[in-house]
Amino acid sequence: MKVKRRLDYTPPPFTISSVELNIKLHPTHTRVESTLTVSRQGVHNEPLWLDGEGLNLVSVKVDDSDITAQVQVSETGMSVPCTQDTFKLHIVNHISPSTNKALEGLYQAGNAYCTQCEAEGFRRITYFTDRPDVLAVYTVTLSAPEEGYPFLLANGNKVNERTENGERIATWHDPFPKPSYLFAIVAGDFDVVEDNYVTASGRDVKLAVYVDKGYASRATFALQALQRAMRWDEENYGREYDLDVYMIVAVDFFNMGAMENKGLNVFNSKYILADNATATDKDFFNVEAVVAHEYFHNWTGNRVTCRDWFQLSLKEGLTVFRDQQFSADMSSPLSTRLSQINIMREHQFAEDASAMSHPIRPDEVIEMNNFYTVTVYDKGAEVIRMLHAILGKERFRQGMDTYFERHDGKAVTCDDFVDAMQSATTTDLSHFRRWYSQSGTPVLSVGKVVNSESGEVTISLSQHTKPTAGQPDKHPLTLPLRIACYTSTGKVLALSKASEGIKVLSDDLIMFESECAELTFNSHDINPPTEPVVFTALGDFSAPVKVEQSFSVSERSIVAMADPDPFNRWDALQSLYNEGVLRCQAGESANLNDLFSVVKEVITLHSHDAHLLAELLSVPSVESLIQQQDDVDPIKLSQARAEFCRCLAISLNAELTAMLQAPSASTYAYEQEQVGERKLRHALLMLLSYLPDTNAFIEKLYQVSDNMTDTLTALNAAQRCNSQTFIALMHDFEQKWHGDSLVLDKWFGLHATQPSRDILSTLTLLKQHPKFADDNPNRVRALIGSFAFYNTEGFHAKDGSGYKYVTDYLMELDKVNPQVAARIVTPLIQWQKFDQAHQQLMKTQLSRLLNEPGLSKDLFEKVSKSLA
Ligand code: 0A1
Ligand code: ZN
Repeated sequence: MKVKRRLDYTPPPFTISSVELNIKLHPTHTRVESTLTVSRQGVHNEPLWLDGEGLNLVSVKVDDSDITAQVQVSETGMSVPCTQDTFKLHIVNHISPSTNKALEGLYQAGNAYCTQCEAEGFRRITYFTDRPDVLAVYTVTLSAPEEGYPFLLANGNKVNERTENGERIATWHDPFPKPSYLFAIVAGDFDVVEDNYVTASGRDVKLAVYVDKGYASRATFALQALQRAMRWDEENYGREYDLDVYMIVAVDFFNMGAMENKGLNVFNSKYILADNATATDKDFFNVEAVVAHEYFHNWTGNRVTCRDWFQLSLKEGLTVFRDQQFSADMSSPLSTRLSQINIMREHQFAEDASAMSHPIRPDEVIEMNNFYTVTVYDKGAEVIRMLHAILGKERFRQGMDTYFERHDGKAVTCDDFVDAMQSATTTDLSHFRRWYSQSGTPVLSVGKVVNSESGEVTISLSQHTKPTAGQPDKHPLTLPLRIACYTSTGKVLALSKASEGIKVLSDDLIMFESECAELTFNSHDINPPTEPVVFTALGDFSAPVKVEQSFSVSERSIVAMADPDPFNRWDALQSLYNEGVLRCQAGESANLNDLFSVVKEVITLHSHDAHLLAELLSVPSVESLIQQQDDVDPIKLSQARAEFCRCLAISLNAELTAMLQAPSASTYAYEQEQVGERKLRHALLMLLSYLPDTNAFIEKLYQVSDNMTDTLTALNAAQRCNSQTFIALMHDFEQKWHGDSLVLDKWFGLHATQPSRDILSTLTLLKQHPKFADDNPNRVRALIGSFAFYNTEGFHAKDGSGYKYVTDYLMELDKVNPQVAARIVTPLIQWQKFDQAHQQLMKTQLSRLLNEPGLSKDLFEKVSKSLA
């Protein structure tokens, strides 16, 4: 299959400055009429190439003369002979939205029509130069039967709307030139929640959220989140909204989270619909974050867009960073940061350790949809965060202002972004740029603290990145390190010297750029032999690396109690838990008391802060523990983790039980104090549920809960109760919520992650559930995705049955929706971390997939790379 390479980029031989579309909607015969204004770029006599897939061509005219017989049409597009330098091209084609189950291009979501064009979906609507550096002004006329389609929406501002002979007809004009991937239309009947927003400069913007009929009350939170995001972007980045209307449409069939189409965002309903009865605290958090993410794209993505798809992180890494900043401002900054760090450790490190490892700016792509990854998005955001740390808040903002000034209305590259940042600082960023081209997770090794007679302590640093697919030789990267050196009583030592390879940016921030280097701190004022000194290097997880540092339990205890940085304090306990799991794995579960006494001390110190306590009491997930080891037997690891949790619960039973409270009397609200209380209850029950006498509390919590967060905490904990209790509560839950697909997805997910012996029969039964549907990505992800990603013992079953089950399913799903199939195959291609026996079983299934006739490009790329 064809590989595209970043370095092969050439500017487009033709540009298209305006597009007029006339779309007559019909389930199987939608007629698309397109008039393009095309100009040749430079001097050449190549024909015009237009991308097009799955289209039925009717006719082509150049400036009114019919050339249908002269064009050459293939499976991927058409070649148009042309001699003029500027001309109008008129194309008519047909498409069939009702049979489009891949959900790219124009498709039907329930009764509504909607589009998804990123990355390369526009070519499934009409012939076009479907690449992000061709920016055009669009005017779109839609028509559909008045009955059933009272709302006809497109990008920009509505310029005309009427009804003729039972047909509704609407025309929209978007004055901002945009790439085809930001094109969108929607047609259907909805409930609308509306409000307005007055921008900082006093312009009035109409805001509208369109949802399925009957769901209006679930859309108000999203609308308010949008208003908060608009204000935040003005206050923090000086960015105002630019059209007169901002529309969001929520649909039930969507491959991803949401899409930032200009002025007309389309959302997976999971990230819009939220009310007090059906949404968890996490759902509210996610709705706000995704609404903000798509809104922030209006500047980072839409006004300034990507030159080519290899530059995807230009808009995604930056926009994720901006939405993370926003979420931290709207909720608990520490919890927000820790959940991002967990995504890195559980999923991005896993990607980096697999054959799909790629730099945040990839070099080679077969199917672009495979590169909407945790690397491009989340590691991309960490790279922006490092720039933010290096430049500091003010200079970073200056760099952003320069970026917008230089590139508004243009399609640019990651290099252009770093150039703008460079213009705002005297710190040399040339070495930093390597983060864009080198893949893999660097390991930072921190040596022992060495005390010298002369009143100094010295620490050695080194970095190393293992070879990854296609990159055998690795180079040192620029690691901004937030450092601290202090004694057990919290006395801070001043940095006195840094060797070559280190640039000191401030008292606590250095840039480490070489393979190894040394730091020296002044210890005159302290007495090291009696006052132990510790050193930490990664405050706030200041670089996306793994740290190797041999700490004793008592040193970790000092970090957990006295480090100036909350991430470090939390992480010290995480590594103690990690050590505890390792001891259990080695059969030493009787030898954990030294660890537990540290945990006790730390939680006593923080007993007043529910958010923090909840984080401190969260034992690392199996997924993140896997990334700490090699040659992993996943079943043994999962059992060792469970054993460790059980021992921890026994040892801290009194403390944990004392903190465990039933929900307070106040009615549910998504506000931070209550969120902290529920989060703590969740963390406590995740441990206490390992003890049989917690069953009664769990059942009681399920009965009294007035909100989805506590209800799910109870159900989650009940996964470890006796199976009768779990079955009874799940049955009750289904009775209550069978009419609500989004809530039912949580139920599918709970079943799929249940550690039960006959999980595969359960999955088979659930696939026949009246609410399950292979063509609905949310249902598929809830059931099969949850199983493959999070049911360690079922998926990794010793006999390979879990792998085979998922593979059989993916073979079928690939024919319906290759994009979703390629996402769910992820855990299977990440075999590198496991022991030989598991690796073999995983590869056997991957080979079966690879031999499957007609495999999609999506699956082919991931599976073939993983077997290469
Ligand atoms: N740009 C969107 C994500 C997105 C990407 C691809 C899609 O379909 C293939 C859909 C959405 C975002 O970052 O939110
Ligand atoms: Zn995005």
